[in-house]
Amino acid sequence: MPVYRYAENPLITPDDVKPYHRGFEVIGAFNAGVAEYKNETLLLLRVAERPKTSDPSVVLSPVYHPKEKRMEIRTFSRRDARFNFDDSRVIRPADQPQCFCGLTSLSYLRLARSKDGHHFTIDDQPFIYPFNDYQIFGIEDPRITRIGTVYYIYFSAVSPMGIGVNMVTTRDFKTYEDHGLIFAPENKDAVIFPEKIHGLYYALHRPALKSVGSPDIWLAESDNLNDWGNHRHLMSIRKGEWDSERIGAGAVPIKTEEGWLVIYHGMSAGSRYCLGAALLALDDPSDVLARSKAPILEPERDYEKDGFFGDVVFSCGAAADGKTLRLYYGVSDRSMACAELDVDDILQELKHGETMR
Ligand code: MAN
Repeated sequence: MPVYRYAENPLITPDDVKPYHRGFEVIGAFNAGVAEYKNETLLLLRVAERPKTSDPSVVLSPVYHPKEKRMEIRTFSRRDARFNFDDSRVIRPADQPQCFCGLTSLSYLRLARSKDGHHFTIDDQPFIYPFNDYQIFGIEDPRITRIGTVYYIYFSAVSPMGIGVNMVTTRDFKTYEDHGLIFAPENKDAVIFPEKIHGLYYALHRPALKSVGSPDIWLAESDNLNDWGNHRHLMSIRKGEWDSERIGAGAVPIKTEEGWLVIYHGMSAGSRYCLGAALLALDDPSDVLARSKAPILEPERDYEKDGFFGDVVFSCGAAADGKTLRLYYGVSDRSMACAELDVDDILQELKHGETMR
């Protein structure tokens, strides 16, 4: 399937972003939510900053306390056998390889604006910065759904209490109103459909299960966008495939004549992240019509393979211009890139795929 990666890729790198915190460096500008607003494409970037240090024997973990408006920097010694530092993103307890007790950077959300979708100007200040105790390790991976004149922005809120999904609304990308956690921990990768279906709103989400079950995509419904219920299991990981270890929805579902087109990420062994597609019935999103057998985009270019956490393509948003999909995606937890794909090509590919729940 033809995939046209922009010649300017990566479009935004950490070097393009001025640190917001004194004494910190920007190590990531990636996994952006996407919105069209006043004839511009907005990317709501996840910006990750970490405290600078010249001491290679320590790992620093920034923690922001919103009530006191105070940044705390926790110091871990690499020689401390109670911890494992193999994953560049987090500090793990040595005896609990699935858990983490700190992050190596603090993420917040900052806007980048473009008239042509290729060249972006980045705001000097954050748009959304951690504002409550569910966010003291940072806020990550925003998605944006526009319904009428309201933009619903929801993102991972990370704290020692877990990772949940917080929602805010804005009409002007200057101020926002908080609606709190719409999915309790541990949950990530929520995307809200852009319109009601038979009188109800729908969302995809990804609970992280601990005792039994796998990191799969679920469907929820709501009549007010705040309270979500009637949770149903939608799509499973597929052993032996590119989406064998975990899956999560990426961009807001795109309405096509054939159904709701869902772009989702799948992780395979070795933490390799690819993007694939699924098709849900227009009048009943619990009906999975098709799912791509092969990824539609996988890490191939240097900027997709090498970075802060390599071999990752991860989308939080796309813009559809007629049949052309501008798929914005984070690369290697470092930068932003974009690829154009033809919606009909993806639908064609899905017809050759298989349906598997
Ligand atoms: C998780 C999230 C993403 C990140 C990937 C790869 O799914 O934290 O933000 O891009 O891991 O690190």
